[in-house]
Amino acid sequence: MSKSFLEGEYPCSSPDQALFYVIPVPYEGTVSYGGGTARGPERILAASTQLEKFDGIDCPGEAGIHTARPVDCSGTPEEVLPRVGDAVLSALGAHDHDPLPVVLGGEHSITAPAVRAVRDKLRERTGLATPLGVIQIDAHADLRDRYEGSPLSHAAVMRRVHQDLGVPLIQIGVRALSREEETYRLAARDETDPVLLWHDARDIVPSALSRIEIPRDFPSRVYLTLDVDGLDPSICPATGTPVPGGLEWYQTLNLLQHIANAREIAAFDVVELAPIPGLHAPDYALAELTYRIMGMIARSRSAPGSGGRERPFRGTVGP
Ligand SMILES: [Mn+2]
Repeated sequence: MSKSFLEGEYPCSSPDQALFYVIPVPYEGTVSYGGGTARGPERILAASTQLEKFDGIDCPGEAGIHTARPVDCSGTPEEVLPRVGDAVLSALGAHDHDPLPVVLGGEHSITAPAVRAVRDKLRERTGLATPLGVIQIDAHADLRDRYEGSPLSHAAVMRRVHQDLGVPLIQIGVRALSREEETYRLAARDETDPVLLWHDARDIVPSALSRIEIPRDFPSRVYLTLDVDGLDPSICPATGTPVPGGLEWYQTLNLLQHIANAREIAAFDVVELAPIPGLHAPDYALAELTYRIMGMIARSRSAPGSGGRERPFRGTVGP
């Protein structure tokens, strides 16, 4: 079994030399419909060995990829989720060149502790109260206060991020929403802090939009969370709660490039892959998407004019 991302092309870098710090989180605690997310990280890592190291532009792996040991996901959600935050903090804390966390899930609940860890680290380094926004690609809003009784459900994770952590949020590709979530969104729209914005699938998919408006005052650094059910099930049927009408492949790539151009991606996750035995196309699609995002980030860091973006946490402040 492959233990590190793109093993074979690139030996696992030491964390001191890697731009990307991959954290596998084989967590499956509260999934509500189809199961299997515990095997998501290993399948993405296995599929990554089939990637071309040249992504069509250059070789993002040359920036260095370190793959950490998987987070221990045994125990209750209350026990597991803090370990995710600790793993992200250890990625950010122990290395003076600030590796960029890439969290591979696992169910979506793991995003909240990961966002908290990145936010706290950025607060410490920038002194800003709100140093980070979240951009979420997802079929579901995940804004329920609790689901099946649990506030730690994957269906409540963005409520934790927006309401509990107070982090500004942009949702992209949502097409399955409860009345409660609609009400929460509309109430949040009337508040300015923290901002909550959305570009639902019905608005962007039929018109093939690959750019969204990010308000000028949205934080300059973002945590990108990619719930794979945001993609159309033709690309990724391997997820617990697939919903038709999702983002297309090239639309997704263009959208991600647009985000990478507009903001500094400080960390990202790819969550909710629930592998289907015998069907490896989705595993490969997500390994490729992960590598494409790495490429966009690596290039934005080295682009002329990116200035302080060379290093994720020491850039200039402002949009
Ligand atoms: Mn989700």
